[in-house]
Amino acid sequence: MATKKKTDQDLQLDKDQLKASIVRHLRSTLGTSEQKASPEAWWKATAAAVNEQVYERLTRTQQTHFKKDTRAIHYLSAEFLMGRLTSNNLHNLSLYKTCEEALGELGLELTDLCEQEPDMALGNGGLGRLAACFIDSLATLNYPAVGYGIHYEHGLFRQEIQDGRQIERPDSWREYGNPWEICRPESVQEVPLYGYVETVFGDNGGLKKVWHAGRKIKGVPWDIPVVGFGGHTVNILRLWESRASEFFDWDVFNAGGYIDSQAEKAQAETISKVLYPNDETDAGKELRLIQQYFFCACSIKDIMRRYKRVHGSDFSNFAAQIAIQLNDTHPTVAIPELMRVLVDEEDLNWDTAWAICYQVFSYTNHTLLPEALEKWSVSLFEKVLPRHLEVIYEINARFLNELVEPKWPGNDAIKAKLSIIEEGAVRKVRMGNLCVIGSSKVNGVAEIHSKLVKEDLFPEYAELWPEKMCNVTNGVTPRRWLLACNPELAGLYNEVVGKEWPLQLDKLRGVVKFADDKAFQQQFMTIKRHNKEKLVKVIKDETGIDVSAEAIFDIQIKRLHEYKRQQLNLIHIMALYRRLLANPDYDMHPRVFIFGSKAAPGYKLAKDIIYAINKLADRVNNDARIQGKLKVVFMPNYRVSLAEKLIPAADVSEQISTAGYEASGTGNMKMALNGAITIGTLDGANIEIAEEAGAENCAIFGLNVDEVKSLKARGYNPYDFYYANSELKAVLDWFDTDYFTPGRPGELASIKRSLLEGGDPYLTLADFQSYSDAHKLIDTWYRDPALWAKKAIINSATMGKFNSDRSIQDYVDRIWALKACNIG
Ligand code: GPU
Repeated sequence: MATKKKTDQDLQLDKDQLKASIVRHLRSTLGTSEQKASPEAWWKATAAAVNEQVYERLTRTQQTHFKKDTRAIHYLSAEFLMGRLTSNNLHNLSLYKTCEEALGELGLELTDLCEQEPDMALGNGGLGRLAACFIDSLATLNYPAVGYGIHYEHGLFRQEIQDGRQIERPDSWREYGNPWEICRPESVQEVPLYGYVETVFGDNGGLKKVWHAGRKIKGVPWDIPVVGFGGHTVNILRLWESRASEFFDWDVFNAGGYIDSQAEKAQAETISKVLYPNDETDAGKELRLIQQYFFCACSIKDIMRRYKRVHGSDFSNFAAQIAIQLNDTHPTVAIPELMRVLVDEEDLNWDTAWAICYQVFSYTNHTLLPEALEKWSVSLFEKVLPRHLEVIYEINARFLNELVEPKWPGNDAIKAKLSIIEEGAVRKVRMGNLCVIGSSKVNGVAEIHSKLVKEDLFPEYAELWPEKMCNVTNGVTPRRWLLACNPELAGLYNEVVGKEWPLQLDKLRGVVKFADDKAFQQQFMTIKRHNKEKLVKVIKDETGIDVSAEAIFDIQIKRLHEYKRQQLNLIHIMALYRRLLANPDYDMHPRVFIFGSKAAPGYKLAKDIIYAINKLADRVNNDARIQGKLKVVFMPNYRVSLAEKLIPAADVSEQISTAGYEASGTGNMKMALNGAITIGTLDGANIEIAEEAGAENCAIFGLNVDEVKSLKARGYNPYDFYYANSELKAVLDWFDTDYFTPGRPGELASIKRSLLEGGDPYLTLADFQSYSDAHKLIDTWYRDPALWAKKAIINSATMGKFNSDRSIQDYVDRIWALKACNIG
């Protein structure tokens, strides 16, 4: 019997229904009672109640996509930094208020329950968080999409600070179960590894390659429903967990090798055990290559299975139905994997397979840093993926002979540069080159970055394929990064410009006309003040440090990297401290400098910088002479849920990378959207932020991209700046003393060394004076409350461009050519 389709309206719960559902789940799903339940049980019961709504919509979405046989985007990413999902899902289902009231009647506070949820930290930083914002926007805009990634048992390490130093502890986000994920045993895949390749005669008499795998690994999919804002589309994020496959261990087991079979099992499960914590550096480790292949192979098989269910072995529609986006080079091996499947398993000829493959893939580049451009040694590739190496050689040979040779006849230098294989003592596979050759589009993530990708990183490829290179400026979801994290400001905006802004962030432009309005300024700054007061408590709880909400909250939150220049912030704070010690009446508004940052465990200098920040904080925060004018706070364990508390409280947003090195940045967008003023270089998306807000509303400083290039070309000598600036010299010399590490002189000397003997590769000293001047400007602006309020309001109101919905629409228009699909 046909059941009548439920509309969104039919699905909507009222407060009493939701309350009843939560209590029912508390008893029947969690097995406890209202009297005994822990906050954690209440949180899980709430999630279970919400899931009833989610699953209904998920099923409707999947049925609709299947029936309409829509083209879909498959977003392959080694990282998805989802954070918490409870409040996000409630907001996107328009259930947040209802849930707050329902729990209120049960004597519970929704915000407290949300704090029970561990962050899902399956990513390192910006790249992983971007993937999370993008899948939110895809669902919100009703685009058929699947996110594919790895179900890491341990996400990014938990950071503890002991005596000022970073200690890494394992993250166990799902130790006690995660209510948002669903295991899908019916979609398990098996992935081959190692072994050798045999050439045999195929059915048609031609030669055929057969890969005899040395091992097989089982991939178990876990689905996280991704609820679009408005709750119409619920897509999935499918994360693969590795398990031992029955394939190999039975023989061993039967021979009495139970212990060996357990070792093989442990090895198989190691693949998805832990996220590599190196952000923007290439670890080059075998396990990492296996992780990449594992999730790509599972995903390609999953895509194939779904395609063949409808189209059988007719691949003529494949490229029309399937788009695959490679989030940086981490999933590059999906390209030779698709070729292998089409040629070896589906018996397509090479040219037909290549025509499909090339159309299906697109590649997003997220960095120009050479140490982040992945290269795998040929010998490792040959051992782990012998057939893929052959496929790569074939792709390369055809590319060099059919495209490079005709364009640059006899030019071996260009061939060597464009080849997928890097020759030398250790031959290497260059994943970036493979991506460009195997993709129909290549994009950078901000205007300036895309220009540099085209002109500096891949100029010859751009000459070969001028149409291939494009830009899609990054964005952030305004649902998480304004509506959910800053409810008071969201409420004010609802009153002033209406409630459409979470979907159409440009509507905030309507606020600009109130930027000079005294009453509005007061409302805006009162909200900022409330957010700062909330943060004051968090800081006290987490660090024991007392700070005043009267002060300017100046925030730098991002991974620790020399190119992001936390060291520039550090030496400037030291300079301020010196000025205050020299002159207790030094004229400045009280300032709190707040840092949040994890360093890669093997990145010694980055860890030393964290140590230096903490030692400086100890000294400054306890120095009565400076009358509380300066405070330094290092917030341990920076993560998405902490960002949601810091960003709404920011007065000043530190975006101080060396120009040309930060591909885009996305924290810059989030802070400006919440009314912070950017102190920043002309780098990445800062340029576009300043364009939108007006340069006069940002404190721009430092060398621009061209000036950085020409200073480097002239020969940069940091000593020139050291000797020319007595304050800078005094600050750097301070690192050699025991002023911040009593009794242990020289503990901070590595920082000075990197900036002088080390050559200061990121031009920290060159930008110091200009940075210091920009901070003086910030100080004078802040002391004029009306001026500050105006600038802060304009910043927030003009960030509409940085909605990740706009980014996704750009991907659709420039790359993916998808059609939105209405559900129900
Ligand atoms: N990014 Br590559 C990462 O977070 N991790 C990486 O491994 C690489 C890039 C960042 C960029 O540094 C940042 O500028 C950008 O906004 C972000 O990716 C998203 O595109």
